[in-house]
Amino acid sequence: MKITNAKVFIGGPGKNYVTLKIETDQGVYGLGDATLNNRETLPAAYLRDYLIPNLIGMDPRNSEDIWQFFYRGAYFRRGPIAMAAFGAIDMALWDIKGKLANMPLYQLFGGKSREGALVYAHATGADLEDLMDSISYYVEQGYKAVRVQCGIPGMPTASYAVPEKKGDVRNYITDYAGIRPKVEVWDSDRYMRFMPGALAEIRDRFGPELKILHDVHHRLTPREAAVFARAVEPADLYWLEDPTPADDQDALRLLRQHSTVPVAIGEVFNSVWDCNRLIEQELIDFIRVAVSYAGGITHVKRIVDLAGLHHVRTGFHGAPSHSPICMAAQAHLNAWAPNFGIQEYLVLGTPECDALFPSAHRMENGLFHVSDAPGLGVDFDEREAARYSYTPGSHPVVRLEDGTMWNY
Ligand code: GCO
Ligand code: MG
Repeated sequence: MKITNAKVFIGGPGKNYVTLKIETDQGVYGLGDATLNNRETLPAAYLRDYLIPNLIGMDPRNSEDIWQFFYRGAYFRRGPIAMAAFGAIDMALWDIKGKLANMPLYQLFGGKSREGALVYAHATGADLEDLMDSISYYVEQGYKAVRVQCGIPGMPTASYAVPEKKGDVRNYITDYAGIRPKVEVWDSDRYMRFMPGALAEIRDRFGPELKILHDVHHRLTPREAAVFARAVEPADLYWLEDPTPADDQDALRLLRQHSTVPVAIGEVFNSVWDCNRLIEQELIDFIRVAVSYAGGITHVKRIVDLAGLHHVRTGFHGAPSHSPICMAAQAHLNAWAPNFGIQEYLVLGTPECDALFPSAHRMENGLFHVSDAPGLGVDFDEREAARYSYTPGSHPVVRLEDGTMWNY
């Protein structure tokens, strides 16, 4: 069996999804997602210029050897661009394998460990009242877990994942059109004074059952993160995400020494070598990698297994940065993983997205039910894809009030 052709598409409804389609001499094809949010053309170029010319003629069933060929063969290891490109190839090869076996991928991993995987939605508000309404909306939809982000009184600009205008909670922005990023102005002191009380009020309002998550989005120093983690304990969070940038990983020990709040980190990681210290030293409770950014199913499964040895559960990244192809790969891992925790989920539901990526995966009452179709269980409509093209976008950048650059 041989790979005969592979194509890359960029575009989608409101997003520059990078979709890889690998075709074979037996008519079976596989799909992969190489979207690297706001840097989409780079993994696409890596695929087109270097990887696809090597893929042609390979046996698609040898997904492990193909992964090793590209990873070791690149010489320059890791990195988000390369790992996103390898990840797309790997997903597509697993998709082909599942179709050949006539089985959904979770069966090839070891079968289902659960019916329906817990997901969390994003609630947000320009202020606390606005946020309470947004949480109520998701609770009424049946969600059992909600991430909460809130506008901070006196903050010079709206910050991460918070709407600029009250009532605009389904339109909050994390990315901007155009190459030049918008600037957000941040003040950690105001945030640290306000947010712990707001989280405690949310817990009071919604009672003990709701799983409440909060994303600090890398904004605090390690010492501030330790103080903040201790201060949010009364809210009994399901997790506190990215309290401090995980570049200096030993610094997370300070937070651990001062708080038992569950910590979730890893959405910017792209290999097991970014995760292993945090996992082995049990400095985190949830690992946030995405199948697309971290080298595909083959590599992420290794991370999941390592995490399982250290009581670390999965909480795969699921921002709209990933196409339904990556989300399907994660859904199969979520159905199988003995150490599954929760899945961030925001993609399904728009008619345009469903038309571009038809699938029988479904969300019901805050649980994600993986489809039993062979392979990934998601398709890609090339005619629909022709409606979309690439539009450059960027993440905001963050400065402190005196102009100092800070972490988005
Ligand atoms: C999350 C993330 C995202 C990121 C975005 C960057 O927890 O969902 O923090 O919102 O900001 O994916 O590309
Ligand atoms: Mg995050």
